[in-house]
Amino acid sequence: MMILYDYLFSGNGWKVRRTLRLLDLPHRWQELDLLTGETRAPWFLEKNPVGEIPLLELPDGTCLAESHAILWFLAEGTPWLPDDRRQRAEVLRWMCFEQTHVDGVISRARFRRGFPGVVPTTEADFARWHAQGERALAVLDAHLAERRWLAAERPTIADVAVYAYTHVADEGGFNLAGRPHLQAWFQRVEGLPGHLRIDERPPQGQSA
Ligand SMILES: N[C@@H](CCC(=O)N[C@@H](CS)C(=O)NCC(=O)O)C(=O)O
Repeated sequence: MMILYDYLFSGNGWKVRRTLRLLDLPHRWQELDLLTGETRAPWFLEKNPVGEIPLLELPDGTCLAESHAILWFLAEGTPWLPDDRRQRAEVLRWMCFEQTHVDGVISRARFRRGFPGVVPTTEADFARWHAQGERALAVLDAHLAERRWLAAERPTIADVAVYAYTHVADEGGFNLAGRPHLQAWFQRVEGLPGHLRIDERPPQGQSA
């Protein structure tokens, strides 16, 4: 059985939690405590030298890191990752967009606000993240004014990947109220089968 190493607060972890559930894939969910440095423990660094969750351990004992690599691996051959070359490139485009403009920007502001004092943060850091993050949210809002899903005519793993941190951007001090198309898309993503809130632990030993 697969094992997902995760941390509940993490949007990157949620992407994988959500995809496992979407695809109804049996797995064990193992939470590590980031705040006490469990991701830096030698046993975990042996599995992922980067020392980050999410990490998916496969039944053969090998491990796959990076949320988007994991989503790609899990969704291959399913409708959540189209076969069409052009559409696959669009899926990848929005997943790359997320890693550049959302994760590390919106996620960072959210973490520092949620856990003040854990990592020293200046007002200049927040100002930079807010400027970058608001631009990213505006791009998404404009893109979604024209279409229902980010990358194709139907939902894909790009929607899961980008939803993860954008739907909780307000927790990082970002303005979601003025983004009606983004908000409507949040609701569409939440309407997909088996929605799982970001603060909801998956049932243990679940198959979905
Ligand atoms: N690009 C990676 C980022 C993963 C990441 O930032 N993981 C954070 C939690 S969201 C982590 O494990 N940090 C542990 C640490 O830095 O000690 C992905 O998409 O999976």
